[in-house]
Amino acid sequence: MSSLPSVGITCHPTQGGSGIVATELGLALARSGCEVHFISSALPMRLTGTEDCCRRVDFHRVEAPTYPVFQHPPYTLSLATKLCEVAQAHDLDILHAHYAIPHAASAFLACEMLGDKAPRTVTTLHGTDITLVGQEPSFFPITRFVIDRSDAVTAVSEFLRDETESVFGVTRDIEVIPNFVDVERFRPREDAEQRARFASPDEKLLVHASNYRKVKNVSAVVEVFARVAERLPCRLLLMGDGPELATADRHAVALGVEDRVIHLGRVDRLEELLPLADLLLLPSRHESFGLVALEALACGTPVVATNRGGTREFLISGEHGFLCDPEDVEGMAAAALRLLENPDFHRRCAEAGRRRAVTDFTAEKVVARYLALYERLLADR
Ligand code: GMT
Repeated sequence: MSSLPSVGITCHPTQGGSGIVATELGLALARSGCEVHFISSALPMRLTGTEDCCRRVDFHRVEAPTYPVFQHPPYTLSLATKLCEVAQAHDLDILHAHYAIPHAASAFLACEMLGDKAPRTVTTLHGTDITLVGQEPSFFPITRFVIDRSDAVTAVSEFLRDETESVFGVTRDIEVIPNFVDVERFRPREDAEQRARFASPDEKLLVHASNYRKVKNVSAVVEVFARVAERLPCRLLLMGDGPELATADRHAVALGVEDRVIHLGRVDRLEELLPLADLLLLPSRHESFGLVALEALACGTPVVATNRGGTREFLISGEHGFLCDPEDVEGMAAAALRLLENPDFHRRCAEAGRRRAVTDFTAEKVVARYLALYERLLADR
């Protein structure tokens, strides 16, 4: 291909890994010279408009008008229309849908409307679009349909590819392209002044960051923390927001640790906080990848995470932290204490985690794989 492709990216703009990956990918593509158009209902979480590459980045807001006969505005159709308009106006080569529902369906509709002039479509499966939402009876057939009809499909882990194949009976090729981290922004840093906002020097700082859905198992975060707090002076920093945050709070009160828990709500610059922590807890019921765990490793913060799903594809238990059964609160607390009570072991895990991120999961390496995929699709046209 002679010139770099122009790419339209559609994603969920709210808190959640898929929108973050979509945004980081779009920005990295723009840095490498692609023209990138984000198409979504709101500005995606990590898109600030102040990026060095913003000259090559555009954002198109999807309006979903209400009308008295609609009980719910049909966002999927508004998105399809906007994708169609943007593809035409900017001569898009690629339409990249992140999270199958509803984005891949809207991309399919947009391409049907565009006919011969349609861009090639890529769908990236992120996790709950396959493991939870896509399995709802009212979404299952359309999820399978759009997986079959996308020009290319990627999954963020082998676990997720295998789940997609077994649950949906999909036989087409699904390329595994793992998530990635900007290792320049997410890096170890000492900032005693910032850390002092949350914990004193003799206290350990544990963190959890998520969108507080049931799958995140936040009650286990608090239970593990409470067990650690019986042995060590420590604080728990909860970052992000979502429906299960209240459950976490109730647990903290029941376990008598509420005065050790700090809430930050939505955090836009995670890279400034993760390096301050001694440990990240991510005990999800399953996690197709667990992007925040990779970001923590890049910051030199060891992780105790779930052993269900794809986190094991980048985090080696015993080397970068530990992977545990999410129901085994005792096991997770023991793993956390092993790290927090052994400074040498903690340092080795922190260094190995950073090395792991820098060696295999940089934006540079992984984004090159998406670009290669786009090039293959366009060469086939
Ligand atoms: O679980 C979330 O945080 C939201 C969800 C999403 O789609 O926004 O995250 C999924 O995609 C992330 C990015 O690829 C993955 O790192 C998460 O593991 C995945 N979540 C689950 O599988 C539960």
